[in-house]
Amino acid sequence: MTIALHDAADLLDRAQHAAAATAQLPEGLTLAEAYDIQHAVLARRTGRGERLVGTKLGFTSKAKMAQMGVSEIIVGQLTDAMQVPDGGVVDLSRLIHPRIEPEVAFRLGADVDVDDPTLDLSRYVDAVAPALEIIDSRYRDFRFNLPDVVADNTSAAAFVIGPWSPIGDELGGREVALVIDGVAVETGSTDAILGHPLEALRALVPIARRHGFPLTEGQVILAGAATAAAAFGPGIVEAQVSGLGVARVRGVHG
Ligand code: OOG
Ligand code: MG
Repeated sequence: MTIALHDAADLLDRAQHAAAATAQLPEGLTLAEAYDIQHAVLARRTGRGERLVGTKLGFTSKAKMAQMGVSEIIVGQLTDAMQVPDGGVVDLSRLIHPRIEPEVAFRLGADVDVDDPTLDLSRYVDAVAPALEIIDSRYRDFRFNLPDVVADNTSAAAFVIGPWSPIGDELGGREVALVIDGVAVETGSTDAILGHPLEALRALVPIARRHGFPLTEGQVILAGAATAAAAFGPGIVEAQVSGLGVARVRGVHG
């Protein structure tokens, strides 16, 4: 490793805490090393009392890949401290340069054995919801390469889950809009997520297996944004997913 694992984890953990951007990690980290750093960052958070409540995918849509210049699916983890209630408030002064994006969230109804070679993760999902993710890269100018963003827990900062619906209905081809103060700033379709949001679940399994992500009952899985992200400033932001409803958050300067 070109940087000691605990030094990289400290750097990223401190940047998040201080809401101060840091430099990218040294070149040459492998993907496996980057996931090890991510797990070390999460261990610092859980060591301070946070609880793991979910998993998130990144770069499952072409819009996101094109916006960020990274074209491989990545996985990060969500903690209870990152969750904002639907309709709740985010204090922007605790973040570096936050962006917001519309997502589809799944909920796991049972513990999953990720090593089961016949695993069909969609069978474990008991509910689906519209969601918002707030991302806040800890790197200066939101610039990173694949190992950087993986080590930085895939830019995860906060998330909001709208009303849950039972899984079962067709989830493909639904309109998605990111609406800021009443204006649709990004629009797309759930089909932008790997052709169908359930494909995100299929993509998650080998990554969870290879890089050690537990998938347990009650966990939330964010499928990855269907559109590009927008800057998150003061105001009211909604993710509207046709047939699923709305997730809403307000940004304020605390
Ligand atoms: C990385 C996170 C990507 C998504 O939904 O594609 C992501 C980033 O864009 O900073 O969460
Ligand atoms: Mg996202």
